[in-house]
Amino acid sequence: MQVRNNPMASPRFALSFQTTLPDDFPKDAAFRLLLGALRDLGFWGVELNIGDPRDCRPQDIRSFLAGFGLELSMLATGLTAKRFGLSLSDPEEDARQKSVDRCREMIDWAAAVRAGLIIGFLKGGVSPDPAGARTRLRKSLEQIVPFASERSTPILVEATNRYESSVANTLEETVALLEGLDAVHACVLPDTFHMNIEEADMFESLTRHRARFISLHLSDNNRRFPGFGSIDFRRVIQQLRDIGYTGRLAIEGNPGGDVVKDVRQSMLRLAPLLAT
Ligand code: LER
Ligand code: MN
Repeated sequence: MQVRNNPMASPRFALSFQTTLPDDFPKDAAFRLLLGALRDLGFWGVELNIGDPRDCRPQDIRSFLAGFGLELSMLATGLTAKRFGLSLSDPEEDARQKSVDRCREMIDWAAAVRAGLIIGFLKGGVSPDPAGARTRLRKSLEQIVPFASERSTPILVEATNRYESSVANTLEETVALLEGLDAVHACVLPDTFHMNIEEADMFESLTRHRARFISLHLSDNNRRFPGFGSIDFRRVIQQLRDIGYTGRLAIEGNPGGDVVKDVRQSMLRLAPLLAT
């Protein structure tokens, strides 16, 4: 992890920001402004949603980000899943298998730049048959995880709330879903926004499943960036310290209008908590 001469830089946690790659990213002024602001705020990297990763070469994205001193931490699959109607728990076998194939392509993409792959929305949405959806998602993961293991690429299955998906809503359920699969490459991804809805006690869950996550999404209860809602991020960060977590963190959320302004404001709160 790079540590910059910046009072907001965290020497302890590698902090990323989740965003979307614009189609014409090299020329997109707003995107360049955002990346410059992230660099100045001491961020380590970004997680990128890319509409269709086949449209760009991973090495080109990595080089572009390097121009801003940023790493590509994770390829997020949510936008691609929405654009192409992908679901790893699709009841139609052909559609489920197509989703597995597209997921494998994205693993290859991520592997080329040693990024991880986030599976959140790609798990599949709300289903009238949660047990069936879970069985189908498990079948898909059995096809995906060995492929990822061979490429030393971590798969991060995100525990998302019940209004987004009928499977893997809590960390406990997500860990159970991954049971018996390569635990080094099949991780769970906690997200404080989803945990605030689903976990009885998010601090206890983080402690119990400490060994199963390598990254964590920081997002407030109203889906704004940390500090804009009511989640106690001081306690979240302290809990991570207490359990000896030194992995990655990523800010995720919906900006109120001006993303750069909001991320700056969020970092005014977060940076002192992240500094040692
Ligand atoms: C993505 O990181 C996320 O948190 C989900 O809400 C999207 O499926
Ligand atoms: Mn998330």
